[in-house]
Amino acid sequence: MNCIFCKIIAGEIPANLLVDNNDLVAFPDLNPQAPTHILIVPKRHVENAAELAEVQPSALAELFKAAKKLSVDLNLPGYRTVFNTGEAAGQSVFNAHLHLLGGRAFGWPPG
Ligand code: DGP
Repeated sequence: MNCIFCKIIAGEIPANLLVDNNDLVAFPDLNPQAPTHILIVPKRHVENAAELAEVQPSALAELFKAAKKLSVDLNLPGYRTVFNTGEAAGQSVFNAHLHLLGGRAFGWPPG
């Protein structure tokens, strides 16, 4: 499968794994949009968050639990979590992943 995140999970592409457990991995985004920008990726390959909710809802919860733990470990006073779903929303890697962003102020509405 030609999936860049599956290759990271398989160790075929290097990444600084901050978390690696049965359910997921987490590593810094290559193109950070905040001082802290971490991708949290389920080990089961699905296209997006909605599909993950269909096939393995518990894995979706694990992504948010990992985000919370990372935020505590990194002393983030607050953080933003984002799933981009579909090209029109900015999704560029079609393997579900939760963006964890922190370390700066965030505007609303988001850009
Ligand atoms: P999205 O646009 O929501 O699909 O987010 C994909 C993110 O993945 C984007 O912010 C850049 C990041 N990314 C793409 N390729 C790699 C890679 O090989 N390594 C890492 N660490 N991040 C990547």
